[in-house]
Amino acid sequence: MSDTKNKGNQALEMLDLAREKGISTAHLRTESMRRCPIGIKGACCKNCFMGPCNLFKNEQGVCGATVDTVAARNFARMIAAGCAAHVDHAREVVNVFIGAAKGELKNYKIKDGKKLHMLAQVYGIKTEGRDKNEIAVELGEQVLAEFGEQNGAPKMIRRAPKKRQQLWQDKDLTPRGVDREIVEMVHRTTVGTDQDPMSLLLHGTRTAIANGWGGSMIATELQDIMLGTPSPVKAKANLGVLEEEQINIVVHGHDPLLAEMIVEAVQDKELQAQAKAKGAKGINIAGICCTANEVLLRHGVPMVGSFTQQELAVLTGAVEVMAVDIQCLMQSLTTVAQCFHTKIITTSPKAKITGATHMEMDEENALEQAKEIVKVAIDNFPNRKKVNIPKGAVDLIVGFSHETIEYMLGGSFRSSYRPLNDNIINGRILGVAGVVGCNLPHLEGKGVTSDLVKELIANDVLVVQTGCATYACANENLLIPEAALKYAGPGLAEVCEAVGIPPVLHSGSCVDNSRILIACAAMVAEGGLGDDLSDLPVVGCAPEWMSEKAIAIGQYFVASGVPVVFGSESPVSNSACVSDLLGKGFEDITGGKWVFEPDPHKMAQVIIEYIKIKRKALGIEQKKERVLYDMEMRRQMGC
Ligand code: BF8
Repeated sequence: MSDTKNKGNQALEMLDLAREKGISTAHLRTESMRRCPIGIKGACCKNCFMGPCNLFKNEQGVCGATVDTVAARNFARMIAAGCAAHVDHAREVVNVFIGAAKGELKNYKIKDGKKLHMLAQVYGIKTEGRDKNEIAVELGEQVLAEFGEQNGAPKMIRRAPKKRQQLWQDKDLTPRGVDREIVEMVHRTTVGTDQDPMSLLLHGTRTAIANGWGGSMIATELQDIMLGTPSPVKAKANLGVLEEEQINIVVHGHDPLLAEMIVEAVQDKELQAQAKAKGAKGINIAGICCTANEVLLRHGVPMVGSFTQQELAVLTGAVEVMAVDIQCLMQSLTTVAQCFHTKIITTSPKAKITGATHMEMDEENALEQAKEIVKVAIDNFPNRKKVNIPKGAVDLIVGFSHETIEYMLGGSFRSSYRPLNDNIINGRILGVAGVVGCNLPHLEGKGVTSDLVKELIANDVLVVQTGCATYACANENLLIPEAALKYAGPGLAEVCEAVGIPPVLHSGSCVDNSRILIACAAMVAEGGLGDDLSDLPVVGCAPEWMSEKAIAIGQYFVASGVPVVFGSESPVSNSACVSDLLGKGFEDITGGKWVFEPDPHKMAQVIIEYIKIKRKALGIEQKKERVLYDMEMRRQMGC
C-alpha cells in the first residue's frame, strides 16, 4: 500500500483506504453511530409490545417489570442465544459425525481413535473388540439424543471435578439437555413469566453449564475426532497473507466442516492448472474469525484476521471468493463486495445474506461442492481490478489443545499436568488467564487485548487464548516462543524457554473454550492445587467482548467457579441488584463471579489480584526459590 499515516497497523491502513473510497465499514459506522444509552445499560425491555419500555427513565415497565427483572431477563436471554449458537453448531457436527461413522458421508472419517475411546468411556459405551465406526455411531446417537434430554444430566458434566458436580447438584444447578434448558430460558423470559432476578440468572447458569460442559464441548471433541486434534503448527496472520499473484479464497464463520473440504480442494492438481490457465500463480486459502482458527490449528492455513477484519479483506480487492458458514458474518460484506469483484458465498441454510450467492452445504458431496466453490474463485480471477494488500504478515505458533499442553509440559514419557501444577506451586507461573473473545471496531489499533496480555505475562501469568483475541495478540508477535524472552516475567520465561512454547497459547475457536474447562479439570485432578475449579489460580477474560456467545461462555466459567473479567461496559449496569448478584451473589454460590472493567491495565490488576488471593488460600503465595541439593541434604531427605 502507499504511504499512510497509519503505516504499521494493517487494519488502520485499510481504513484510510475505506475513507478515501467512501466505503462503509464497521469501524466507520461505529464512529458515526451513537450507541443507544438505554440498551447499553440493559435498561430496554422489548419482550412484549406494550413498550418497548425504558427502564433507565422509569422504575417499572408497563407490565410492572422492575429495573432488576429487566436487566436479569436481558442478560439471561443473551446466555440463551449464545448457548443456542454453540449448540446448533455442535448439532451439525454430530450429524456429520454419525454420517461419517456409518460410511454415508465419504469425505469425513473417524480419525482420532484415542479421543473416541476416551469419550466412549465418558458415555459408558463399550469399546473392547468393537470397530471404531460402530463406537462412533453409538456415541453420536447418544449425544444427539442427549441434547433434548428432558430429565437426566448431560454425561459430559462427569468430566468436571467431583466436588463441582456435587456443588451443582446441591445448588440445583445440574442441567438437563441443553435444548431443554435453552427453550425454558426463552420461556422464562417472556412477558409475565419468571420475574425474580436470581431465579432467572440461576436458570441462565443451568443453560450455560449444559452448553460449556455439553454443547460446546461436544462440538470441540467431535470435530477433533473427525478432523484431527490440533497440535503445534507454524503459521502466518494478517491481511498481508493474501497473495497478489494468486487466487485468494477466504473461509469465514465457525463451522469447519466445509472449510476443511475447501482446504483439500485447493490442492487439486486440475484446479491448480485451471488457476494457472487464468493467469494466477496458484490458489491461496486463508481464514477469518473462528473458521480461520479451526483450519489454522489443524492445517496452518493463514489467518487474514478476526471479526473486525472481514470487510477489510474484501476491501483489498484481492479476494475472489469469501465462503461463509455461520455466525459473526457482517451483513455489510455483500455491500462492500459490490465495490469489488469479490463473490460472497453463503453455505449454511441457517445463515443466508441478501445479495450473496448461496451454495448450500451438501455433506454427501462436500469435497465436490468445495471444488465448485474453488472453480467460482478461479473464474472470478480475471474480473479482479486494482489490489491493495498491506505488506507483511506476522508469524505465530498455534495448536495448543488440552492434549498438546499436557504433552508439551509433561513430555512424551509422562504426559501430564504435573509440570504445570509444579510450576504454579513453585511460583514460576503465578497463575493462568484465559484471554478470549471478540475484537471491537471502535478499539481497532488501540491494543486493549494485547496490552492486557503483555501485562499478564510480564507478571508470570500464562495466557491461554481462543477466538478473535488470538489475532489481536498474534498481531503484536505474542504467539511466538521469542515473546517469552521479550515480554514475560522471569519465571514464565524460564518455563517457556525450557519447554519451547510461547507465553500465549492459541487453543482454538470460541467453542474451544471447552478445552480450557478440560485443562482446568485436569489441573485439579493432577493434585496440589485444591480439589475444585474454584480453588485454581485461574481467571477468564474477554477484553473486547461483543457477542451473546461471549456472555454464554462467561456464565459457564462463572458456574464452574472461575471468575471472569469482561471489558467494555456491563450489560446490566442499570441494576445495582443484578450487578451485585453477578458479582458477590455468584461468588457465594459457585465461587466464580463477573467483573466488568474496560481499562486493560485495571483488568490485568483485577486478574493478578484474584490469582494472588487463590495462591494464598492454597498456601503457595510465596515464590519458592530453587534450591540445589548437595549430598548431605539428600541424605537428610533419605534420598
Ligand atoms: O465465536 S470471538 S467475534 S468470531 S463471537 Fe465472533 Fe467473538 Fe470472534 Fe468466533 Ni467468538
